[in-house]
Amino acid sequence: MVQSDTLVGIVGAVILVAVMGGVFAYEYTQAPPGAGTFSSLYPSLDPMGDIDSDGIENEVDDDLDNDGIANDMDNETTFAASFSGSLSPAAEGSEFILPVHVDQGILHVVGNVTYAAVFPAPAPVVPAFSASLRTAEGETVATATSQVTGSTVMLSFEAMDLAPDEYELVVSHSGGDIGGDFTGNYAVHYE
Ligand SMILES: [Ca+2]
Ligand SMILES: [Ca+2]
Ligand SMILES: [Ca+2]
Repeated sequence: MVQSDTLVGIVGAVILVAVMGGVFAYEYTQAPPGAGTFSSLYPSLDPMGDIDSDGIENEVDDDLDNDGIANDMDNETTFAASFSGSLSPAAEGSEFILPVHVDQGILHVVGNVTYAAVFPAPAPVVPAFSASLRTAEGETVATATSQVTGSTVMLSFEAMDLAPDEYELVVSHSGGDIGGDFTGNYAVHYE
């Protein structure tokens, strides 16, 4: 009888371990990394938002700002992008437009556009470009200021207190007859 009781005890213990193991495995596979803690880690962000516009909601995006640094190693939530474009000499009134997504929890947007003076010429001639950020409805929320360094012109802007929305970064030819190529970048910083 003693041997039989011991056997029952061992079998019972084995079953208990198997059940507990099953519960643990279930909870482990049912809980995505960071689930339930997103709002505590990022109280200002929208769990259902999509900062980097990659189609993966913030809450389940392992790299929500798409800078190549996983969330748990990333201490700055900033979506950054670069671009390039060209406006022809006859492009007065035409525009280069880049969509800019702004999610909940934004601190500010900064950006710049750089272009070089056109050579050869009796003297370097700079294209008459301007840059701005505007809403989809056409309201300008930031206008770039320009700084000339040698033959390079940099247009820089910053926009504070933006509502989460879809915006447009616009590079336009504001007059004159000189066109040219430009490069640029922008960054949307989040709390
Ligand atoms: Ca995303
Ligand atoms: Ca990241
Ligand atoms: Ca980052």
